[in-house]
Amino acid sequence: MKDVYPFQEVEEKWQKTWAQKKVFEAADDPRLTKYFCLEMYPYPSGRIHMGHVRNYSIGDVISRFQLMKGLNVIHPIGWDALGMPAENAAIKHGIHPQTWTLDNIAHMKRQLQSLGISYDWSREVNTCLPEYYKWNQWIFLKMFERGLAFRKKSWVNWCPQCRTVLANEQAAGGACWRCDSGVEQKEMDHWFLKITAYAKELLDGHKLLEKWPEHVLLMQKNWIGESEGAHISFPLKGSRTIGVFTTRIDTIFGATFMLLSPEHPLSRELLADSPDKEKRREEMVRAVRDARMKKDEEEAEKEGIDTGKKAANPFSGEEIPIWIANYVLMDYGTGAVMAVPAHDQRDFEFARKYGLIVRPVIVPADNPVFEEHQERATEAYGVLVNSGPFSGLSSQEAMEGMSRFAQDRGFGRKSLTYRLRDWGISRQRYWGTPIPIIYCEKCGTVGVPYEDLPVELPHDVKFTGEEGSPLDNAPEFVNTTCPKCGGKARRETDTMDTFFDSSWYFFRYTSPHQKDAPFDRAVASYWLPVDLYIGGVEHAILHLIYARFFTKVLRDLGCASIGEPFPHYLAQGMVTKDGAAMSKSRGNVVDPDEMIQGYGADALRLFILFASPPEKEFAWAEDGIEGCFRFLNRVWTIVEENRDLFADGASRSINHDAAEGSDLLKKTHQTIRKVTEDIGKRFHLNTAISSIMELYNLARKEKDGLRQGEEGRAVLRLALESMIVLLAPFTPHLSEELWERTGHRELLARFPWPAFDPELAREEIVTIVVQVNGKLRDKFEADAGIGESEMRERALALDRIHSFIAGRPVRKVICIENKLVNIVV
Ligand code: ANZ
Ligand code: ZN
Repeated sequence: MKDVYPFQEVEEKWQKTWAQKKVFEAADDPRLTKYFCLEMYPYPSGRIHMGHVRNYSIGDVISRFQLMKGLNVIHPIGWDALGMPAENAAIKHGIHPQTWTLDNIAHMKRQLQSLGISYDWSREVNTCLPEYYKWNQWIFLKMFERGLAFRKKSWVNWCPQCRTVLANEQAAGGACWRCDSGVEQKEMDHWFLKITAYAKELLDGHKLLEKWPEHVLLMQKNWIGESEGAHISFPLKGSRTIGVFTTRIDTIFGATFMLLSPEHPLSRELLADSPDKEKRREEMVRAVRDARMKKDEEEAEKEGIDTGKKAANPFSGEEIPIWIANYVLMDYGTGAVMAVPAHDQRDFEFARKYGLIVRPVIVPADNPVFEEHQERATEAYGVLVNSGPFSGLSSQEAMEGMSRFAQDRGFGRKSLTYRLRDWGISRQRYWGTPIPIIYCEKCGTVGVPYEDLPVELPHDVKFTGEEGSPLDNAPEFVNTTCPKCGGKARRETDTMDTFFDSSWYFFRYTSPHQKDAPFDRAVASYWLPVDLYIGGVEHAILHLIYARFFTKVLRDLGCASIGEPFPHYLAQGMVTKDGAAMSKSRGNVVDPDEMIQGYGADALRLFILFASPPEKEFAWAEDGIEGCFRFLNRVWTIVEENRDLFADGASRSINHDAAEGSDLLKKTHQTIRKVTEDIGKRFHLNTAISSIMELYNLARKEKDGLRQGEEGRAVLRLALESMIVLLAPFTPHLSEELWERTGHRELLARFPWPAFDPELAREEIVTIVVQVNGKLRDKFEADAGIGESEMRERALALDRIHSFIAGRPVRKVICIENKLVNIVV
């Protein structure tokens, strides 16, 4: 292509200028209206990939737009710099994790800068530096003081050869990833954070998250897993009881046996007098743990052991046998259940296998007959039978009445149970934040005094991958004195899960150099909550729940004034190529650096934003970036060819009456309106770009004619100037350069976003017809150019269309712009 615009030169020039003039440094000025745009910070793996480019380009458009709209924008970035890959590199290649990480950061920082993202680099946060992880330790100690961080035994994968704990993915198939020996289960002390104390609030907080994608909220909801039911105590002989959690107290008269998890402490106790059965129980425990580690989706064959002991049904007094069953989980509810085989399918299968009684107590309300020989459990609600004084009540009435009955007599109560587990943060690794705890023989578990923070990672340790964590083998780290009694003591050698770091890093951005606290409360209160959080949906559960949890804890500690950090979350779609996710292992990776060298950062950004809306999948195509590159060259050329319009100062103001009939003037205002709304309200960055392209096309078509007269020249000039400004959030370097070349002296990055004249921007009205299954059923009027989602919404809201759909599920909606919506049911 001839006349290629000098993108390399242009991009370098403006990156330098923005940095020199500190254009993107945010001021902590409470008088200004703030906007916090946050993208998930990267793990410094070595190189930026297309997923990053997409994430950061989306954030950059929003940030630059809000800045031009006059808001005080904070747009920070940092590094999620602790974690396993650095340690693996040390084991494999003998590079120190710190060297490896800092080198990677330096490289990736240059890459991000070459993309021209408008970061405030003065707020850069790096979690592997003691100045950051000191505050992890501080927060941990505050949690420890309040019982929110605690130690408890739990089961881990253990390689006896390497003498180290393995993550589940390192123990896939039950073999160690390094030495292939068989992985064992070992019970070890671990540190946990009491996230379950916030289960209810995490769930209730969803009400405030209207601007989150529905499916992400649903994933979190399922992860928290609230169940409404009752806790009931079944007495044993003596004064012991077994507590169960049930969601179906209405079926309690049908409880014909009880089940304990093999891991339940009572299980071992009840088998104390039968060694054979105790051996079987231990085998069952192993099998259950193996299945859990291998994440066996398939449910194992039901197995049971009869303890020979009995419990009494507190409602009927009936004595029922107690069994141990492999499908009862120890870490849900109480680890014990009342089995109702007539109405619970798993209990039904168990009862059939072991010849236990099946007694129906619920019958359908509309056909209250009693099925003597059931083929399977009937799980539906209905009317109670065989249930003493409660017979005849509906399930709903019985659940209320029976819970009250149990509560009045002191053997039960209504309750909520959660699937959410406390968060285990102990990692037996080097490259993480040392847990600031000291074990003293006399004083026990002691927190490191605040004035002794940070507990720094020792630099010189051996990375063999064997013999446990490197910290275990660093005596100068391990051996210490007790802060309470001065006696000999040992340091905790576990380090923290790196999700700890990312649970509060956005607070640190608000006062990244704070010396006496994790962050300044007042400054954080000004900037937070984050106005827009953008990142991959793979973090929908862990990171986003942990960050919400930490925000609530920090609030309760008095450090923060908010309870929800991210009222608006934009889940960006995946980057794919040839129909599969772009990934190293698939070998379909496109290197952003190569694209920047070949086409420039602006073309890369434009393509990535143009090809699909932010939430949707983005399929890479080489000809796509070429097309965007050609477009930018055309923009360059048309501005260069018409620079005289700016030089001769073709009247800055346009005589609207004289220009009334001008298509291009109308189109200019319509485009300003569309781009403003697409970016600011809908995040439809792709349609914003296509409307700028339309504006360009019309300008090119009409330019020769318009150049003939005074008024026309002013219109053309306005159109070109608007095009440059509207492109600025997407292709900031090109826009900034053209802005300068057309005689402007202010920086475009901080130039006020253009306004539109609503009169001129009004779209023409079109009639859109609506079909159901291809047949014309209704129509409506709308502004020309409304997007697909609006067309769809309005069509589906029509009463006539409702009656034609008649409750059938909508399979597909086809939209043709300005013309037609076809609903397929
Ligand atoms: C009696 C009953 C009768 C039950 C019936 C269900 C149907 P969700 O909804 O998931 O909370 N359960 C309780 N703890 C368990 C554990 N640790 N391992 C395995 N199962 C357990 O499920 C709650 C129901 O799952 C409880 O209600 C209990 O069985 C079982 F017709 O109690 B149900
Ligand atoms: Zn001591």
